[in-house]
Amino acid sequence: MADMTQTIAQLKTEFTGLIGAATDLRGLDDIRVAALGKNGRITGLMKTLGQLDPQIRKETGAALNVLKDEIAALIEKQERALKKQALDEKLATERADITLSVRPERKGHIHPISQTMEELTSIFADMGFTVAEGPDIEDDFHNFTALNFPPGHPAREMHDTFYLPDDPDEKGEAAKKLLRTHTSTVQIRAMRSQKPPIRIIVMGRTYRSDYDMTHTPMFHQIEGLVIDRNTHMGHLKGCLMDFARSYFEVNDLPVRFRPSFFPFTEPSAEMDIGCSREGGGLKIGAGSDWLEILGCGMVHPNVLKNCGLNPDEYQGFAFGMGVERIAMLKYGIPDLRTFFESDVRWLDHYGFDPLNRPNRATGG
Ligand code: 2NM
Repeated sequence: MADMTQTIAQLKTEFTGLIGAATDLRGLDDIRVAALGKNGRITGLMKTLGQLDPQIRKETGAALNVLKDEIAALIEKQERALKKQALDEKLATERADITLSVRPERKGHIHPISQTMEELTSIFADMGFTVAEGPDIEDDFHNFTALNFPPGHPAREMHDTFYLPDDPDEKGEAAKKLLRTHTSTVQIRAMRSQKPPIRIIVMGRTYRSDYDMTHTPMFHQIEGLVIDRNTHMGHLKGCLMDFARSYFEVNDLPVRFRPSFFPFTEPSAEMDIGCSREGGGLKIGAGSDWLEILGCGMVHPNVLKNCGLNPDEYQGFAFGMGVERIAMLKYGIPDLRTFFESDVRWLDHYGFDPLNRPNRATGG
């Protein structure tokens, strides 16, 4: 027994020294195997217990178990210390260079239509407009009749669109389904469902059965509507002049209004902005030429009546323009049809960096 006690004390001293001197995890594991492994020294002593007297066996067994637990605990402690040391060394030596530029990867771009619509939203939001939305599939009432294009009116011919089969669940004008030819349909919905004052813009897809240099069967419009008790042509002119100067980023941009005709407004006008076409190019805000950018007018009394508004109580102005057209003018895109060809090279060229796009603080 005295021998055994001494052996146990020696093993403890020996392994404690070895464990404390271990400098890496692999060496530490070798020590664990040598002490506690299947053929380890402590395991070996455990195996000899059977040959001892019962009384001595009990005491020795207990002492060996204590040794085993002590050695296992020391190994675990050293393992934690070595792992922490390895991590500290890594943290001290490894550096992530956050100033390194990103690896060249294919990067997506914001489509000029999306970019332009966000610029428009931002400008009109500052003037107190909210954004309204409505369906692309409309009916004859919202697209034509409510807007003062009575059935058979010649102005309908300029809005030839795509017709869907009659809706069997509806009757009359509501059954005649078509793709909207303008976003004014949403303004009708707003006037019929909201109480003035109304100040909305509507943007979205519109459809006409046209295809040539300057027309595609689907295009985007933005329209605005203001309805209040004392709204007049002066508000229309001020609002649209401010819009044009902000959008084109020319503070003294000249604007002029020319009489025009729309079924849904009276009087109606076209707004032009000053430009120069010298040398074949186009420069907005300079020179003595004019460029048409939008249509507008005071909402026709018939339209107000069709929406349940009393024209003697309420009046307002409306305007509309093509999003592609004003995007082309601002960003120098020469051909309308390329907007919808889905050519990624075109988007790489005319699209906007999603992380660094023009905005009203940086210009754009
Ligand atoms: C334009 C030009 C002039 C217009 C009119 C209306 C409504 F619903 F209030 F009658 N919405 N949009 C309008 C007026 C649109 O686009 C060239």
